[in-house]
Amino acid sequence: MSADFQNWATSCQARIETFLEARLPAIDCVPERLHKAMRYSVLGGGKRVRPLLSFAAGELAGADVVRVTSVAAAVELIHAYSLVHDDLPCMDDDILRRGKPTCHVEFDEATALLTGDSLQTLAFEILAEKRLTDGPESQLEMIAHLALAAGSRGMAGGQAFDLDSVGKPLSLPELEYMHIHKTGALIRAAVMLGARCSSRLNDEQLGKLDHFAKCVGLAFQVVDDLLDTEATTATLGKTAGKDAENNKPTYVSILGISEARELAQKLQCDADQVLNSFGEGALRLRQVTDFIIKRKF
Ligand code: GRG
Repeated sequence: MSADFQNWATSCQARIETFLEARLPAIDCVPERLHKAMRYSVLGGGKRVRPLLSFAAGELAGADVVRVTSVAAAVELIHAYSLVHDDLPCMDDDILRRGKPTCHVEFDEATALLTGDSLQTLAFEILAEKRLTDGPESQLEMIAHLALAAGSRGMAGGQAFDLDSVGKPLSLPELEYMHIHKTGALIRAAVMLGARCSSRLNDEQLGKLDHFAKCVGLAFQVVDDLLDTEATTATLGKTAGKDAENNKPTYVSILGISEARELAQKLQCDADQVLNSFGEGALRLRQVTDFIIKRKF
């Protein structure tokens, strides 16, 4: 990773942290326990990959960074909500997340449920409260895009498919379908909302960006499956080896390690190629993709 990218990523991560810190209700604001759990689940952890994608797409589109910060925060809040709910006993039943006890372990199940709910609604509050696009209609489209990406035809639907597939043999296209929804939809939203903070890109360019984001979303998941097999709990900050333990179909269980690694590389090449027509403007998007592929946690 180049020093230039490292500096850029650190400044984006600091920007998003400051925004979320200010925007999440304070712990002395009633109901204190819920607000404490919300802050616990969002602040001081996570790679902030989705915000990095929003900032990189925003840069490509020449968008105002203040607008992009709001959309990046909204996407990250949806992501944080999904992790809190995913860790609940009724779903993945995990005790460790970002190197800390999961929300329901640190607080309790009811608080974790409400934390996820409240993070989700805060995301939409942020998207709706200020002008984030050049026209009101494109902002409505933005809000609808995130709702679709997070809901039953996106992330929540992918999670339902995932829960239903435990112990079942899935084909590669079925696995792809699941991840395009469960992980990919939010990653696509991160890219597209960042770009749509400006109206500079035309429909053809937005289509290319969406294709890029689809490749990155799948690549993210392939790498996640590899890390679950190859990395340790200490490095990941979450329980390693859960997929095999839970008999979950993954890219590694279907393709094996070396073919899964090849697939991640192929998806990175595809993603890079889609960006060709954007030239140097797409540098940050290429760098974030590389960070996603090479990450160790
Ligand atoms: C509960 C509605 C609902 C959906 C949950 C995305 C998801 C669906 C669950 C997350 C479980 C999981 C581990 C999925 C694999 C991919 C993924 C989202 C990993 C975690 O994302 P990172 O690596 O996490 O970006 P950090 O902690 O860095 O933010």
